[in-house]
Amino acid sequence: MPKTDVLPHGFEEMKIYAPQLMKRIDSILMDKAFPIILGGDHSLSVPTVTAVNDHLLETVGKDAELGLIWIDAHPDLEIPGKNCTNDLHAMSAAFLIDSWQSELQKLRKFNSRIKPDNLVFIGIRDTVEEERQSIRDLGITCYTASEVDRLGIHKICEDTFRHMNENTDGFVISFDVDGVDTVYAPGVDYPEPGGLTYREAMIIAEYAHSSEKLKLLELLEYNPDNDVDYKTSKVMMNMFHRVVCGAVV
Ligand SMILES: [Mn+2]
Repeated sequence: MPKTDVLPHGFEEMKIYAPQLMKRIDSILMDKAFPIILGGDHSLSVPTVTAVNDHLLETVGKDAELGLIWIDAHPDLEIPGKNCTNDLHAMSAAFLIDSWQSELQKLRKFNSRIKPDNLVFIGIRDTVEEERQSIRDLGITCYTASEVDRLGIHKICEDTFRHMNENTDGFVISFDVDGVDTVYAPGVDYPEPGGLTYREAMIIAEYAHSSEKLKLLELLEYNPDNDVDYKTSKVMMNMFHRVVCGAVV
């Protein structure tokens, strides 16, 4: 990715809340507990995932590998200064896999990034050309909504969670609720039809429940102003419940 000094919208705000959030996540992980983040725009992932990464580097060692399962209609791989919105929440995944952004380094204990091999996208159905190029160039595993139809969510989860459990020292699930179809989850800012079904979201949660290496779950991009009959909040609550408690029987 090209180097740039253009800071995205939302970066200064993120710098204000990030240190406290990262400290809190670290202390929860130190207690061997499980942090769950409810939000809020996807910029949150920059400090949350960085905090888990720092925690692994500190406790496992400098070669620790962090995995990231990113469930979303959008890959959030936009690049500041390029043909894009220049909003941090549209480029948070890009921040986490690349180390070009010197401003981000100032927030980190360690100069590290997530390897593209350890990032998996699920549910993607709206991209810009620069994002498609990054996915191709970096060889990121990307299960689009169409791939979910073709392969089935069980096969995708088996492969994804096996990769995370076998090849990483811990992983994060970053779940943008717009990954789910707007029929089930209308309470978002960037609705995109053709998403995951309610059942597919719950199946992902069941696999997550069985993964000992899952370090943090975040359920993001909820906008209650756009919700209808609490549908979206129920999807999020049920995801939360299923990740913590597992399958129904
Ligand atoms: Mn999204």
